[in-house]
Amino acid sequence: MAILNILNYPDPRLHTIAKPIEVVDNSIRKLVDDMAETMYLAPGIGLAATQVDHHIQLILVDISETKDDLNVLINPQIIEASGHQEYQEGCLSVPDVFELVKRAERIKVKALNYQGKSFEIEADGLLAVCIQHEMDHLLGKVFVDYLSPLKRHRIKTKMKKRVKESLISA
Ligand code: K1U
Ligand code: ZN
Repeated sequence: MAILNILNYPDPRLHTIAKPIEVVDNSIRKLVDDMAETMYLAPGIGLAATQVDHHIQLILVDISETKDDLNVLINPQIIEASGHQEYQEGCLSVPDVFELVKRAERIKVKALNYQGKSFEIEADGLLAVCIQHEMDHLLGKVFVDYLSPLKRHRIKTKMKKRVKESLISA
């Protein structure tokens, strides 16, 4: 397995629209394994292929404390959504930024699993938030896109400053 590089906002590649996966083969399963290792190490509770510069419809989510409940969703589609909730979201591509985002409270999602088999998952609460957040990545959308232009501008400035400082100290 391997640790993959996570793209940092405002990298323009984070705004790429992901393509559907045609065949779930060993190269996809290798990417899933590498993404899982990367997500758990970060640590994160979700990761989209977009964030590791693979522009295909693949997301991982594991909200368990024991890190042993990995959900692999390939070509995910929301088929039902209801209610509203607000959650203070974070993102591995926007380190140290947490902001409130409004999303559906309950969703039903159809996807392919690690073996390429179709399944449905019903989610609410944090699992629903995390799946919607990761599916946004596949549409080239980062959670800061829900914020005001002023907040987004401040976050962009903060991220660019972090990069400059890390280059100076390297
Ligand atoms: O970058 C990502 O897409 C992953 C992101 C998922 C997420 C978190 C919170 C709300 C919506 C989506 C993260 O995992 S950020 C890190 C984080 O929130 C966390 C990490 C370890 C334990 C608990 C939370
Ligand atoms: Zn994210």
